[in-house]
Parts: sequence; structure tokens; C-alpha cells
Amino acid sequence: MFFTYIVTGGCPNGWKSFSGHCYLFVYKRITWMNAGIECHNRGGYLVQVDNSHEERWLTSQLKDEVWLGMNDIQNEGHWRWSDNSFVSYTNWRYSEPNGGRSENCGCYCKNTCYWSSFNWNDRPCSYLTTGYVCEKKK
Ligand SMILES: [Ca+2]
Ligand SMILES: [Ca+2]
Repeated sequence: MFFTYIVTGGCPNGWKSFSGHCYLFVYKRITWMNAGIECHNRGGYLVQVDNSHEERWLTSQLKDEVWLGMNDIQNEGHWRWSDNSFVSYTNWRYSEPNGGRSENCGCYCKNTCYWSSFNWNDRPCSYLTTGYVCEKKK
């Protein structure tokens, strides 16, 4: 039996290819936790931004605010990605993160102040943001 598998640059149909990884952009009202579950169910994880190269590509693709894979739920101010690795590269918006214990999940926030259209904000994990990005390795 054969399965047809439509790929775009080595990624499943609907996913975008960048630097050895595949990215799926989903726009819907959703909490951070549920966004993570949906990514997991698709064989990926909430997007992890490792460097300015990836950051520039992601922000060039974004159409609205989306969840990032990072959180400081376990230890306030100590941000980790879904695989438990520490967040090293950051692109926080000016004055962010500002939420303390009430805001423990990271997202891309629209930015009207600077040339870059999106950068990072901490938000309550139960906030219904406008979407999420899943990532997985090819
Ligand atoms: Ca926090
Ligand atoms: Ca915030």
C-alpha cells in the first residue's frame, strides 16, 4: 500500500520550511497549554527561537500574535523552552517581561513602536491569543 505524502521543501503539506525545520502557523483563539497540545498532536512543539536568524524569518511570516514555546511557570524569571532548555537568545519588547507570577507564557506581540513588527511579551498562560506556531525537525 502506498501513501501519498505531499511535501514542501521536505515538510508536510501546510508547513513552511526554514533552516532544517518545519513550521506550521495556526491562527485561532487558544491558550498556551492547548496550543502546546495541538503542536504535540502534530508531531512537533511550540516554536523555539534560537537565534536572530530564525527570529527574523519568523517575524517576516507572522500575520498576528502567536504563542512561543517558552514559559517561566516553574521558576519566576527563568524562562525555558518546551524541551526544558534555558532561553538564551531573546527579543523582548521594551519593558517586557513585566508580568511576574501572573504572566508565565511567552508570545509574539505586535509592536507599533519599532521597525520590527513583532517581538516578545509575557502573558497569562490562560490568555486567548490569536494563534501559535509549531516547529519540528525535518
Ligand atoms: Ca513570569
Ligand atoms: Ca507582559
